[in-house]
Amino acid sequence: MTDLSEKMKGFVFNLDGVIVDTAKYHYRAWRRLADEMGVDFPIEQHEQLRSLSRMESLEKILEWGGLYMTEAEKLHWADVKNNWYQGLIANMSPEEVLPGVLPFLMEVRRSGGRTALSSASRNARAVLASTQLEPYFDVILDGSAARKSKPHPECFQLAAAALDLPPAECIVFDDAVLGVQAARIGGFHIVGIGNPEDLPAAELVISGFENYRLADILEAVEKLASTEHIG
Ligand code: GL1
Repeated sequence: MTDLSEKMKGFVFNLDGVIVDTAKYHYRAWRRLADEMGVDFPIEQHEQLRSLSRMESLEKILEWGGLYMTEAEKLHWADVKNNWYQGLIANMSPEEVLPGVLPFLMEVRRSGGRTALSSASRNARAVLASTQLEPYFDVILDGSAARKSKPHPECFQLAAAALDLPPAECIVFDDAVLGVQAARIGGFHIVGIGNPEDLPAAELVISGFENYRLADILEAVEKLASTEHIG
């Protein structure tokens, strides 16, 4: 069993693109909406929506298309997108959990670490339920928890408070630029999921959990933390 260091006790995970590949379903649903509105929305541009709430994402697409909508119309279309998205995730199963995630979560908990799920998605609990991941998190915060969007660190601060740990004793795992920024601003340790060139502000970037044991991550993060001040 890995001994958790004195310093790192909390593990805060983003959901879409970190735990499950739901980011692709969000993109599909937003793309369908953009197509209906005649707005060009190539997949590269989806990076800019990652971490944003449903309404903020819609407003970005409208901005890109130079379109105006009343608040009532926005609520309607946000709902339409959500129905499409829910249709796409309706049949999710535990097989869709990304490789290595479950063993990693199990190892963290076996080692005495506390786990939190912090997502801007209001569908986070439904995704966790259909993939049977709920029991692996001590704390679950969905898009209704934080009032301020990333890069404000509120969502991670709420997670740390619920875990009863200071940010400096928590590692955040996030795949989006705004999420990495939020973790840095909040004084958390941050492991990026994706390509190092896309997430230069992360302390460590891994492509996924598949080839990593808890000890590898702790060692790398602690080594970096001892050579720099975060925050
Ligand atoms: C919202 C947005 C998504 C994505 C998630 C955060 O999800 O609609 O595009 O940015 O937040 O990962 P939801 O609509 O499920 O609340």
